[in-house]
Amino acid sequence: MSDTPAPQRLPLRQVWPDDRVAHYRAAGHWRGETFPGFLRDRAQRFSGDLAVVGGAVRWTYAQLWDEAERIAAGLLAQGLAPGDRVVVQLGNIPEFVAVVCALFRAQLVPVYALPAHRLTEVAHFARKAEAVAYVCAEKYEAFDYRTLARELQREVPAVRHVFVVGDGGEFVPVAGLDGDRAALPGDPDPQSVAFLQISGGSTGLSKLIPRTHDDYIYSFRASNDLCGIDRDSVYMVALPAAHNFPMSSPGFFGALYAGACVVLSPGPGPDVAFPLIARERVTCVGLVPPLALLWADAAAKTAHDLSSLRVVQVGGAKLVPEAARRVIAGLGCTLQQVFGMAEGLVNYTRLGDPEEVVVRTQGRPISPDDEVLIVDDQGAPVPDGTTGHLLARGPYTIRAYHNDPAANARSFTDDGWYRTGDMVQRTADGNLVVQGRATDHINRAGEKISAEEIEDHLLAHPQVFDAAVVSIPDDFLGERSCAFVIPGEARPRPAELKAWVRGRGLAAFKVPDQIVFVDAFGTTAVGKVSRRELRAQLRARFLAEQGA
Ligand code: OOB
Repeated sequence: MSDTPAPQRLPLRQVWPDDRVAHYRAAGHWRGETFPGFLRDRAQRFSGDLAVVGGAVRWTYAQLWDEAERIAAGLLAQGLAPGDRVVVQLGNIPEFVAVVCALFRAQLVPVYALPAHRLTEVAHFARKAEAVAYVCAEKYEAFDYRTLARELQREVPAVRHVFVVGDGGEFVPVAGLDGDRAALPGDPDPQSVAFLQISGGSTGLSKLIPRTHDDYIYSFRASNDLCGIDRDSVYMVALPAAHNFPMSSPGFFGALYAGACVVLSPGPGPDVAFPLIARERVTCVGLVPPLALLWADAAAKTAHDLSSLRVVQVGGAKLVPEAARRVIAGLGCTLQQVFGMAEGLVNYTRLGDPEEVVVRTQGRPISPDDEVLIVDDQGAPVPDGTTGHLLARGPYTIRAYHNDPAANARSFTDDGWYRTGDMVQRTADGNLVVQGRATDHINRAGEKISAEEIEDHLLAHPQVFDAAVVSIPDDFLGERSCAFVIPGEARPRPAELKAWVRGRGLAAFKVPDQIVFVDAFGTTAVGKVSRRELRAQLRARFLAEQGA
């Protein structure tokens, strides 16, 4: 026994009011299921069925569970303890699924980072979550994550353990983990927090989203019904597996819950995904709009047999009606629009909806107990057909972020509504149509970039006097980022500023696509202008000049 007391750490909680808890249970939404509970059950019932396909791996349900238990016991043997938080940064490889299942099995708490994230983001997640460990791959998409691991440990020494898929170098390889399986804990409380997901982040750095077993399992179990996922389905993960869309809408967890087969595509492009679709007879896949258009075009020319595809889901960013028609025509299968958020609420068009609904709307909520409120700037509900701010509450929408009182005060009302930041309309038949964002972020092909976060990094440059980052409509990406910069005495080159942002340890998708130097942020308004107004003015002026 060591005599150093266990470190104090902020408890992970997600709490709904008692009457809601009682109702969500009575309604059969929350069934007391847990991740290890359902995974063990499937390993027994569907033991010989194919669960995960990726690279050279083809794991049955029994093999996946065995891998999860081996890694789980190994992590505890290395000194981790139930309740510890572990940052996981893995790409679309089978080990991602095995490691996450292992963490659940050992009652360790995954904190999901995207492969594109770099030191600044990963260190932020580790600090906010008070993580003690980091799991990464030796290499993914030509980046060596062991370098990042070293920097992370220097910056956040509380991250005592690093586990690596592949050649571990000085770190512990995941493949070598093992331990006493009898030492593994029992199943967790279904209302406890299972993992921390990452927010899209509209102001500053990403917030951490605590999701419980009960709430998350409900969201993908109910999604399975709406997306047509059953034991015969083959679900492809083409987007980064750590993102909420391919994870739970219905995602690979929905597929595993149903006893279906999960196929991990190492890249999102048709060149990589199409041969896999043909080989594995994939039936369902989730894409972001630019990718869906790329696939639709490529499908016309491909020699690969895509006839197994039944449902192509598109979400993460707005799919405009003309693009939706092209996707349907190009891929020749059912389109399902998905409008969701890592904080909870997910909307789907239904598989049997008339084409006009599928093409023109982003669908309606999963649950009869999802509450949706659309209000004007003063908070008064608006009639159908009028654009307003979307607020949400329900059996799988969070009530608070982890460890972030300021964000909680901003993002939640006193009576528990989550302010999504999205501007939407509701149609007479109850579907939502996304009109844009109320807050300043750039939705770059589904990847969310906070204007404020990038402005902060630009302002740190010695030759930047001021900077404002805005979204500009883009034919391919939907939106691209443009930074308006007032230079200091010497004007830096745009390439230099881009390299500067990248050098700050940020994901590459956050580097401004375009940099425009201006002498001043001229404004017609009198007195102090808010950053939001300023960004809106710069954007409007830029678009007017482009149009001229
Ligand atoms: C998904 O999750 P996040 O957390 O990366 O981003 C959420 C935000 C939404 O608030 C909205 O602004 C935007 O992404 N969004 C869409 C959209 N789907 C998401 N905007 C317009 N049309 C859509 N179809 O992006 C996400 C999570 C689960 C399922 C699907 C997407």
